[in-house]
Amino acid sequence: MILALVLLLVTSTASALEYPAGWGQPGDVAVSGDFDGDGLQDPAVYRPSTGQWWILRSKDGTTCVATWGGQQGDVLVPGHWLSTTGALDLGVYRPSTGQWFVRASPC
Ligand SMILES: [Ca+2]
Repeated sequence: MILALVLLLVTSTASALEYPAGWGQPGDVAVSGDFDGDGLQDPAVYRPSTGQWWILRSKDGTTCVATWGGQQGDVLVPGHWLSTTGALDLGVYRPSTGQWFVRASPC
């Protein structure tokens, strides 16, 4: 799967979004969600080869990178595990051991 997202452009009326090519690389897994807690989805990818989450924050267009997970077979389960701010936390389920791992949103 090739995911191509790079830059979030919001019109002055916030009525349209555009995601030009360039965000993510082959092998990345899309994990979109509101990781910065501003109420808008953030384009995000998980890179299994490094265990890195690459999140493009909708609130300011900057990139947030966190290393979390990374074992083959891990299932991504971002959610409101720890934070009460509205930002999604990172989560990984490891089927081989039945373990859940969560981390507060790094963004
Ligand atoms: Ca957001």
